[in-house]
Amino acid sequence: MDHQQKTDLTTNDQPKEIGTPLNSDRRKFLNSAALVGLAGVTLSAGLASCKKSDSGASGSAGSEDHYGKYEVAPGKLDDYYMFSSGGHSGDVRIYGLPSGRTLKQIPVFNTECMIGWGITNESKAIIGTKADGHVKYNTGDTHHVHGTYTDGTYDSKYLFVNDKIHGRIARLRMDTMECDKITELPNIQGFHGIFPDKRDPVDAKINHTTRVFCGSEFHIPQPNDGRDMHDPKKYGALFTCVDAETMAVKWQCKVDGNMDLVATSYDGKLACSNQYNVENGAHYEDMMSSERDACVFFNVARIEAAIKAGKSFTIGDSKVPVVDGRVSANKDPKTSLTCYVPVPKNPHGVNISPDGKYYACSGKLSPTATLIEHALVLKWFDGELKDPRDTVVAEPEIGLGPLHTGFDGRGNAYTTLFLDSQIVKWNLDAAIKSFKGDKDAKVVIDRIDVHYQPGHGFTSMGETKEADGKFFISDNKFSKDRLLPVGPLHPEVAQLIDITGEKMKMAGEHTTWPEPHDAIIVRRDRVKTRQIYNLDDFPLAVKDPKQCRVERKGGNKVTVYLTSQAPTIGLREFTVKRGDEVTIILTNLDKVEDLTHGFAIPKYNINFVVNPQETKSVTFKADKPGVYWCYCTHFCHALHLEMRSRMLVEK
Ligand code: RUQ
Ligand code: CUA
Ligand code: CA
Repeated sequence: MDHQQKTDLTTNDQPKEIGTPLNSDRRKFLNSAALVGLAGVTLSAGLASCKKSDSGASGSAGSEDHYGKYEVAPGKLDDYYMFSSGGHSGDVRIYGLPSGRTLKQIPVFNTECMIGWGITNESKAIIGTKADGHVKYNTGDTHHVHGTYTDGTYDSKYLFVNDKIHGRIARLRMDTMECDKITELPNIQGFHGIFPDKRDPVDAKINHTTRVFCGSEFHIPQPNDGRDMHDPKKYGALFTCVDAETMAVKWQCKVDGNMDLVATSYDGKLACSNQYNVENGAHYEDMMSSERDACVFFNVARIEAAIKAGKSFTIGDSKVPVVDGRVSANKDPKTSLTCYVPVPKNPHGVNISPDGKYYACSGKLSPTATLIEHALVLKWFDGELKDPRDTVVAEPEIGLGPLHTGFDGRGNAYTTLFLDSQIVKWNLDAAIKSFKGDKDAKVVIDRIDVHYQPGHGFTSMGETKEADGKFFISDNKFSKDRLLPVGPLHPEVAQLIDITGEKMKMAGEHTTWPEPHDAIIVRRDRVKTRQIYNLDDFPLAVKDPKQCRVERKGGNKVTVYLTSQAPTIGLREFTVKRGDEVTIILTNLDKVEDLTHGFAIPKYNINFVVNPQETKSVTFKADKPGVYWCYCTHFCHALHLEMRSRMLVEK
């Protein structure tokens, strides 16, 4: 089966193809193709020097016998939620695991016409509007989703997600799984990594998330108002701290280099970010010119003390206090706000182990992972270590193109290898021993092929102290010939790997709409949702069908109060005048779980849903006279089709 045949229609019609393992030639093709791509950017010699034979483990591809073991029978519930970013779709998705069932798509930075996100007044107010009432942005690029913590594990309160395009952070309430706040970060571009803190660095009583840290990849003029455009040396990058409750920006810290992914310590003291551009370069050859980049650590308590002491400045119109975290301003470790730990050039993801001891920084262009010990970074900040590099306790060669690492809570790490199209399992203690010179330490335990080119990978509960070592998900960047062809744009593939044993086993696979980045896998008992809203949570609620009416508030401003109660809309018809600015307020009075109603107005571009006991509103100009049947779009009742009302727009 070569891949040319796969595009042949007859091949698609052969059911015996189902489950056929991919031959290794196919993988080699992908591997070398990806390498050719990188060779064009003067790859470091380190890449070629990585020998897979050093693992002593053979690839464990082809464990198809494991497929089906984790099938979830009809009507049975999954054990885990997976909250995943949607990438440049701008949304967040919820999947059930191990089944891979899609449970929900939550619009965040995008516009979505089923829910009415970007259409209703309430959602527009969250997204932000321009003077003309249109949403400020209707594009977004979500990468990283992380939940709030209490005592080192998820507390089911909020999820946070970034928008890389416009530099915004959004919060989702976990009880309703909807976005409730969006904040735009000042003076940054390329907001990528995001991570909530896990406890307060100073106040021991605060053992839950109160801050969210945001990295920024791109350097821009400070402020970015047309100055310094042709002088990249004057560009800067800021690390941002946002208040988890108010969603206001608390402070920013100027750094040398840039920031990619973000991790936070379990003791609340440090946040860190891998840096692939310590060169502060504006072109990629500049960004790759240094042999070493860094993982920068932020001393949260010191930064906040410096701000309290007035050692901050502001940039442009922003009122946010900024501190200087650059090396030149932080010569003495004992007072330094930041610590730059050198790592091999152009690293990617950084993840902390569930015991809180180590940060694993993946090599990307280097075939290594760098293990940095948390306690040693604190020692450096205390002035007890000379060289930031002395915080590195291991740097094993693990394979080509390492990107992201998950942990099983049993001392093993699982890293995605983009170029090798593999997941590698390696042992932290063995890596540390090997780094100290122990030649017998067996660092790499196993490898498994994935299809193809994994980006993110993460383990069940792996970003909490409750890491349970059951599953690893590989979010693959290319699906190639893996699925029925659907045209040039391919879906992506997520693969479920059983990590309970010594060897990893491929246990399942599901498609995802482009393009998931990071995700978290949360045990289902850690998630508490509500099925019905509280009527009183909505100041505009129309609490009784008898309150349905049309109200003219002087001039041409008209408000229409409506209720939905299967199978009727509170008014059979309502009349407005051409030229009116009409606001429709709609409350779903049904109290029955799963009884959602929709509301669409033909030719007026209005469509949204109201869930049980929820109220939403829309505002539009009645600029077209005539009869418009407002109808329920969401199947709710045997008389769903009859559930409508007439909007009469008089000339
Ligand atoms: S970063 S591969 Cu956000 Cu890896 Cu996506
Ligand atoms: Cu109400 Cu369909
Ligand atoms: Ca670099």
